[in-house]
Amino acid sequence: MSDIIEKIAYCIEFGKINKSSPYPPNMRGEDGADELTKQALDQGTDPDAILNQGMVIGMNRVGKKFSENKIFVPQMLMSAKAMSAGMEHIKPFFQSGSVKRKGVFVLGTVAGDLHDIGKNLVGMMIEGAGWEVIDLGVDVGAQKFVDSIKEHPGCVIGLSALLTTTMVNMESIVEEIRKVSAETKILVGGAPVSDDFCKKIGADNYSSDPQGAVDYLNTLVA
Ligand code: B1M
Repeated sequence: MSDIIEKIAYCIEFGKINKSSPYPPNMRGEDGADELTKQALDQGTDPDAILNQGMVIGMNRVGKKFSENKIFVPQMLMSAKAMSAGMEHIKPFFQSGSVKRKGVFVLGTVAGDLHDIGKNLVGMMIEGAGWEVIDLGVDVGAQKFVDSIKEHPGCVIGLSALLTTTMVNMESIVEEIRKVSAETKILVGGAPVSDDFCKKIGADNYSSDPQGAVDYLNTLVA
């Protein structure tokens, strides 16, 4: 891993957002995820490597430390902010300038769940693959998804969940969607979700990562 990519991973791990952020105190005045991501891109570093070998690795370390009670929610939040700051710079690389869209993809993190980093990545990649993405945000209940199907007939729905306690809400959302539109395609994903769970709740496809989501959507318009 290159030096700058490791530094980005470190900034995500320790929640160093940008140069002016006072947290963590031992990194005061140093560049954060914001500046380093921009520098890495300016140096020609592959955005995919910045994301997957830097940011995601940093975030995995955060998750591990949280599981081991070595850090707590405020630290996890700072890491999320650092990751979002870096992601702003890589976003344009995953978005296409193509005007003609393949279809509409309506995406949201399910009710009760506030995790949005993975969802945002999925949205970014799908947009980059030529779809119009409507992001309903986090903590989204069934009604909002149902309303958007009425507003965008033929759209594909994407549900994200990061908590074992909220992935169950996917089931009720799928049920409500099926009541108004049996034919709407529903894609599910997120760390605790699995292919078996997808089948059990009657969704159409499970993807463990953004590329799988793009591949699935492309099969719908092939
Ligand atoms: Co939370 N959190 N969190 N958290 N958090 C996890 C998920 C956890 C695994 C940490 C741990 O214990 N090790 C754990 C869940 C345990 C469980 O349920 N099994 C956990 C917990 C417990 C909690 C709280 C309950 C903590 C508390 O308050 N006591 C709380 C819940 C709040 C709520 O949602 N109601 C909470 C809060 C938070 C923060 C707000 C502080 C922050 C989120 C900030 C934000 O998102 N804006 C946060 C974070 C940062 C994490 C970890 C560390 C990182 C999540 C992340 O962004 N990963 C996470 C541990 C971990 O994952 N290592 C953890 C990076 C991201 C790129 O990956 O989101 O998995 P991911 O997305 C991937 C794939 O899953 C997939 O593609 C993405 C890109 O590869 N994918 C899809 C995702 N959605 C998809 C949809 C698709 C297809 C693929 O199709 C539609």
